[in-house]
Parts: sequence; C-alpha cells; structure tokens
Amino acid sequence: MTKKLIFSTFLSIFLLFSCSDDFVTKMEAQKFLNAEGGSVEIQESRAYKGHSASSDLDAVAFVTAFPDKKGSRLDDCQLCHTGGDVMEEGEDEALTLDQCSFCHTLALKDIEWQNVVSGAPANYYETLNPYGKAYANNRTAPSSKNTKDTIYSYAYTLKYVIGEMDSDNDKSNNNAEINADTYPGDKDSNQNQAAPKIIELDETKITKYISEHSHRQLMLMNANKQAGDEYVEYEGIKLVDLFNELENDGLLDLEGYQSITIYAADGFPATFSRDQIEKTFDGSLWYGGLGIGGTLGANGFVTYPDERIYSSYNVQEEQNIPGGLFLMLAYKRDGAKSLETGSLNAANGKLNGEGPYRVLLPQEKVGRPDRGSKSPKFDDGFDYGGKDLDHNAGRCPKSIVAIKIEPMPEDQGEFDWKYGGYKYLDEKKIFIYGHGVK
Ligand SMILES: [Ca+2]
Ligand SMILES: [Ca+2]
Ligand SMILES: [Ca+2]
Repeated sequence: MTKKLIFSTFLSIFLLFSCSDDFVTKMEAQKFLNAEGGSVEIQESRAYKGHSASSDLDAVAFVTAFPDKKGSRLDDCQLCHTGGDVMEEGEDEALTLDQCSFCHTLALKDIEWQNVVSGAPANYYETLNPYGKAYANNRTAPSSKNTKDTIYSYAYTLKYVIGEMDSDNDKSNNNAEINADTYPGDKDSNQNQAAPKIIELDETKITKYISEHSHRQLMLMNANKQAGDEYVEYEGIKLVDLFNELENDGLLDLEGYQSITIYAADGFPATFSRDQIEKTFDGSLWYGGLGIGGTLGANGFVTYPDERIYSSYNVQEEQNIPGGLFLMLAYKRDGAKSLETGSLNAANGKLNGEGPYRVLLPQEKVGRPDRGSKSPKFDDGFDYGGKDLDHNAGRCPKSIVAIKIEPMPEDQGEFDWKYGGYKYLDEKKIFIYGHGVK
C-alpha cells in the first residue's frame, strides 16, 4: 500500500512538473497500442483533406481507431460537425445548411457568406455536434513532436475515452453507433429506426424511362457568383414523368406527397415543391451573341451550345425560348454529350463535374443573363443584377445520388445514401425513398 501511494505521489509530482502535451500524447498512444494488442496500422481517411493539418489528423485518427469504417459515411466531416439554420440579409426564411456550408459561414465569412446576419457559428467549437464536442473536450492538445503518437492518442480518445458515452442522448453509446453505422453526434440517426423502403434505379432502368419519355430543353443557367452564365440544352426526363412511371410500375404511390429533397454525392441538398415538379415554367429569355468576341467584345461572358442546336428551338432575341421548361433529371447536354461524372476535389472539398445525373430547376422569374457578383462592372446592361434576377444555376443539384419524397414516414429512418457516396456516381445509380415508396 505504501509502495503504491509513494508511486502514485511520485507519478503525480512527475506529471505536475513534466506534464507536457508531448508526454501525455506518448502515454495515451501507448495505452491505445496496448489496448489494441501491440501494433496498429495508421489508416488513410477518405474525408476531405486540406482544411488544416490538425483536422486531417482527427480524420486519420478515426479510421485508425475504426479501420472498417474507412470510406463509410462516418468517414466524413459530418461525424463531428453539425449543420444549422442561418438568416441571410433580406430573406424571410432561414436557410438550412449542411455541415460543410455551416462551417463555411465562419471560415469563408468574408468570401462567400457576407450576407449572413444571424445563426452562424461564432467559433469552430460551435460547428461541432455533441460527438465532436465530446472528442474536443477530451482530446489531448495537438503535439507536433511525433505525428504517429498524436494519431494514436487521438484514436485512444475516440475509442476508449468517449466510446462508452452517449453523446447525442439517443440511448446508444458512441461506439455502438459507430459499429451500427449511425451517427454518434446526431440523435435523429439511431438504431431504433426501421430501414427505409428504397427504389434503386440503375442505369438500365433510368435509360429505359428516359427513352420512353425523352425530353430536351434549352435553358439559361444563371450563376450568381461565377463570372459566366450558360445556355445549355439538357436531355433526360421530366421529374413528373419519372414519378408517374414509377407509380405505373407499382413502385410508388404519389398520393399525398408534398415535396422532394435531392442529395448530391457531396451532401448538397436541394428541396423542390410538388408544384415545381408538376408545373410548366416559362421558357428562358434568349440573349444571343453575348460570348467573348460577340457584341460585348472581350467582355462577353455567356457560353452557348452549337448554333445548329439553339437554332432548332427557333430562338428570337429577348423572347421566351419556345416550348416551356420543366424540372427535369438530365443525363446529357448540348447534343448527346454525357454529363461528366462528379468527383471530389480534395483540395477545396468541392465537386467537379455535374453527372451522371443532374436535376435542373428553370428560373421562376425569367430574366437576362448577368455577370457574377464579384465581376468588374462595364455598364453595358449585363452587370450583376443581384436580387432582381433569378440565379437558378446554384439551385440545380449536380451529381445526384438520392431523392427523398416528403413527408418522410415516421416509422422509417433516413436512407444512408451517403454510405455509397461517390461509388453510386460511378455505378450511375439513384436511390428514391420516403413517402409512398412501396
Ligand atoms: Ca448516441
Ligand atoms: Ca445517434
Ligand atoms: Ca449570372
């Protein structure tokens, strides 16, 4: 007993005087290795790289602690970060942001999110969900001396310090949730929900529906921030036709559905009302010759498809393009070119490409093309039009993987569309779940 007391006193004094982060890191790293039976391979995370050296290590620590979760939907920012609602200047309704955008309202406050007036996180701790906070509260301060030890000590915190906690209070502890692929920081993701019913559409089924209802439309894609706008001819199927076909095939009951939310592979959500799905939108206004070298000379900013494509629509200057427009699912553009399959740009966490499938929302209010919000002004009638113009391009989700039909049945959990993520893009699949799915 005396020996033990002396030893622990000695240890306390030792810790008091030499309690550098590096020492604690080394100690925790050793505890992790002991608990795991001696040696552990450091894993590579699939989560977005390049935010900071420290957050990269957090992601690596997670997959090192739970190697079979590497590449799963848990191997993602959403494991520790939360989304949230923010208000933008001049808007009546709050904007619900995913975890990436929510954090960007802080990180890119002066670059992309200047208009947010309330709801944005005040510091990075506020971007964390309950699991992320538990980790941050218990993690050792970053030690730069030995990266391997740092990763092992972080892995120790994740698996052995906070593993038995139920951070989000949904009655399952963190490790149990991780093993079951539910989010330990989100109480709406839990083990008590029944799996949702799902319609899995592969390329064969999608092209069959498209071939039966092939639809093409030439439309203006008016971007807000980007310098250029485009007129694009998209080819695919109207969403209303797709849903009717699914109902005819006995896969879906459309009675009572109100809206849909479409998810891009990177998690970007876009919600559309039933009215938008069923209505015919006015044709875009046609403004020809606004490309570089056209009537605006070097200040041109609009791109167009081949003349043989747009002339087939009988376009008239400043008139609606004939035919009307629809909310549609596209798989080709500008004369049968497949949409480039989306992939993650690891450097900035953004999506490259728009395919294999993109959903197109026409402008609710037709108007002229305009230069980007940060473009120089030329006073030629085509400068940035702000709120006067409908900038629809940013609301057309690219590289989509899932369509949720709302209201979501209460007895079904969310579909883990993110689990497949970019794999679904390569497989050219779309998953439909929610209200009325049989
Ligand atoms: Ca839990
Ligand atoms: Ca949970
Ligand atoms: Ca524009």
